[in-house]
Amino acid sequence: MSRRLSERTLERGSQRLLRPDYVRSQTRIGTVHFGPGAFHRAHQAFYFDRLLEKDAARAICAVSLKTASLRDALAPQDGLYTLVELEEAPTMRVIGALRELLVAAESPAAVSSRLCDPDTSVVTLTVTEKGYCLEGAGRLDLAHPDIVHDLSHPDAPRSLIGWLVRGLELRRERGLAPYLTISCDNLSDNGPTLRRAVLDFAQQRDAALAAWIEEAARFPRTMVDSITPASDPALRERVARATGLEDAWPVQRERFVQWVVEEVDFAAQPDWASVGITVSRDVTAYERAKLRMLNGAHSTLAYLGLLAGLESVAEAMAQPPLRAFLERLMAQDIEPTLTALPSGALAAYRLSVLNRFANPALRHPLAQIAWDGSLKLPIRILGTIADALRAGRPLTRLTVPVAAWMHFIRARARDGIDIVDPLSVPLAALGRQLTGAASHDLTPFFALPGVFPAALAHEPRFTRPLGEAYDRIGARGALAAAAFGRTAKLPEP
Ligand code: CS2
Repeated sequence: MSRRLSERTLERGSQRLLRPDYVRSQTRIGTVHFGPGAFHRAHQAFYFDRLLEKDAARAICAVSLKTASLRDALAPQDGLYTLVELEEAPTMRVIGALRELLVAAESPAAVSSRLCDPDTSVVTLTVTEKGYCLEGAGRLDLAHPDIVHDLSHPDAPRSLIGWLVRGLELRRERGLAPYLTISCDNLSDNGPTLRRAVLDFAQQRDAALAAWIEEAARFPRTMVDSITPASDPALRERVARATGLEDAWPVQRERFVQWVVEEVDFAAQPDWASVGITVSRDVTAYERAKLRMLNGAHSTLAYLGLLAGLESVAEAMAQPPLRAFLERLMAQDIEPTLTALPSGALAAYRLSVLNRFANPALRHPLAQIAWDGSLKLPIRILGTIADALRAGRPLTRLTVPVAAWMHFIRARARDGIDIVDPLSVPLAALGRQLTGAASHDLTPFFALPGVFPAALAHEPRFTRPLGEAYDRIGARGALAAAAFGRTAKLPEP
């Protein structure tokens, strides 16, 4: 029987297990991370683990806002966990960067002290699109229940934004510099969007605090990338078998990993470049290319693939009509909107994304990518559509993922399967009323809060091809609808 992974047992695991290359007991916490889900642990914590080899003051305090599941899984392991890199020959590495695990709802005082500790200089976050509590236009939703709560209970916040402002307020009171706040979520303009939300909240609390944040705090943009399928029991078994150590919550990702951080003027930053993180003045071009090409293609594959009865990204990529549709969508519809990058670089990026999707070692569930569509589609597809419209290009293909999402909602409602989405309740109600005919079904989607901008909902150059794609998927199925995009004669741009 294998033993549970912990500081005590670490050396007894398999020889092949990669271990932290620093003395863990000598490290100090310098970063607070909100939202320590699989992506954070596979991506940022991996980079911080390497930073710890050079700088002992870079360990992480991982804060879950509400749920205790991660803390309960990793506390008996002293915060250690296994990161599996999925390739033909996978590697397994123990990450030691998480030195403290807190649950904000249980220990608000401990979170506050960490945020205003003089050693804390960086706060990172992965709370997904919904964690920002934004309204449709991208500003803080002051009517969001957690924001309403936090404005009246500022010292025991529930929301990420409430916590960030609380920490900054305490630092200001103590005469400390603000922390560098780094959004690692797939949002357009993630840094400025977060900054605006923080300032909107601070403004409600105290104008002088807001002015201090505006002046002294920095919120760099970032682009984060690594495909991270959710952990499952099979991963736990695989890790136990290969390492000889049981890990309650290992994580897995592809070997490819990338992090681009915007260059900002801030004293206490880690030496990002020393561990392969790109520091750049212009992250927007990278960020937009990644959101539109990789994430846009991912969501497209997810909805079309699920409608076709497929389960994983690699399986969907093995379907010739889907792969061909994706290639054309990326090359002919998405790439022309990415004008800040040279076309050669975009073509190379497209090929690398397609190869990564096709990696058979990944088994990335389409259902995981399908989550939160009402928030993801505007960021991943609708911006591309707006740009294509402005340029007078046809929307024959670009409307297909949107129509597929609508059919996905219909299918989930029909089969009584829960929809994972902040709008799950209205979406399930809407889904039950759909008939499968665009003439009836599109309008209720346009009435959802914050998904379709009015400029699109009232634009026949968008609604007409969307309706056609919707009817085509309904009549002939997702694969045939994708194949249609391949042979259709497209009007010249
Ligand atoms: C995916 C992303 O789940 C999803 O929506 O599109 O998590 C994707 O795998 C990452 O952004 C890749 O970096």
